[in-house]
Amino acid sequence: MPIIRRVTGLEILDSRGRPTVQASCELVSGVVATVSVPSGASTGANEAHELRDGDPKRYRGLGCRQAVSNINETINKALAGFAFDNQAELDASLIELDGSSDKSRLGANAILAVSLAFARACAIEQQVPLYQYFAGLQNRSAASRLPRPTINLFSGGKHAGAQVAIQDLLVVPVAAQTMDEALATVVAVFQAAADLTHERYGVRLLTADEGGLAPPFPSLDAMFEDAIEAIRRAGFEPGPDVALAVDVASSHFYQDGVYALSPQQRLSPVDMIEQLAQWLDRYPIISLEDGLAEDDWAHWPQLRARLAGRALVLGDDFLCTNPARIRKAIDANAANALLLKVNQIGTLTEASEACRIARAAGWHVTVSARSGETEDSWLADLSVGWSGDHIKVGSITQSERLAKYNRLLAIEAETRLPLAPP
Ligand code: 2PG
Ligand code: MG
Repeated sequence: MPIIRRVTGLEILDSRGRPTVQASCELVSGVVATVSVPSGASTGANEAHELRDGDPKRYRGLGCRQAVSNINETINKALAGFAFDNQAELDASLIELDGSSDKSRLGANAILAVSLAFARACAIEQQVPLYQYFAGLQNRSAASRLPRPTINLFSGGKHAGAQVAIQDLLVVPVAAQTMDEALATVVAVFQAAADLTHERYGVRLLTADEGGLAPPFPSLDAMFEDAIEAIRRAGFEPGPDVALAVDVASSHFYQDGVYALSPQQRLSPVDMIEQLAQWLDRYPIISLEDGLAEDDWAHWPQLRARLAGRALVLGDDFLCTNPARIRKAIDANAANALLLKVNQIGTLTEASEACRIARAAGWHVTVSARSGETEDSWLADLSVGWSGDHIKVGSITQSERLAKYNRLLAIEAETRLPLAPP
């Protein structure tokens, strides 16, 4: 049974140059493990609370010194010297110690960092790969497949200064048989898209928060058409070889019953659903994330009824990896896929529960990184251990993204596991 000797925190910088939290967990056995946690920009209103210092003179208020001090003081005092049978016990202690409904007292960033550092320490102590430890949290004896990557090609919305409303247009290498082939396919499409945007918009390789290309598209249709053309130029057939996924992230352009897709296009929820269905008619889209806003509960069931069977109706801000919201959405028939982001809920055990509930309802699970990431690769192991259908990590540029893809390549080489079906 692992006994914690000490936990410590450190404020580090994420891929946007904003502070985030790193934690180390030292066990009495001498094992030490360190992890860092990511941070979103297009955050859902119902996410667990990320604790920030709020001092405008330091990192524009985004400092994490308080969260780090909560690890070094309160959390360390409560955990040091204690044995924890398993992850669920450790996470329950953290939740109880925090005592708030949204982890705002100690900070979800502090709590998750400790939850994950304990997980990595346990994996080292048990001498199992991290993906194997994660599989154990879901009562799986072994990992059985690798998630299929869905990779950011074009960015807009909050990740690219909102030059277009849609946040991510992703490519999905549906014909690829291996992770290696999937990544080679996407790199070819990305390079073709980079050439195309240079020719068409005169912009050199300037990328958005997650490494996607972000030229000044004249319209959303131009964004889709350019993606299709890039797939063709790279020598693939749009649809059977490489399909599309979209994160509409529509909470961020929705207000008072209106979806402001562009200054000319201000749509009612019903018209928005029609617009999404038209995109599905025109383009080979297999997954549609946050097609409606996070609190538009009245229309999500209609969205699902209209699109299910054609594309995944995937909830990100809508579900916030929150077991209660997922149960409510299952009862309302409001979606059929979960975007799983561990830091939206704040502990591994709760995120694992979210994943279990979604699967039990027959939903698809896409494991996702955040737009503010670090060079830590634990998410790759989690996506394998929890048998994610898809993984969404951002583009194939920038090392905070590549750390995850490279870890997936290493897991593939080690296990020879197959890729999940599209
Ligand atoms: C999303 C994520 C990742 P953020 O909306 O799905 O693309 O963005 O981390 O900014 O919430
Ligand atoms: Mg999203």
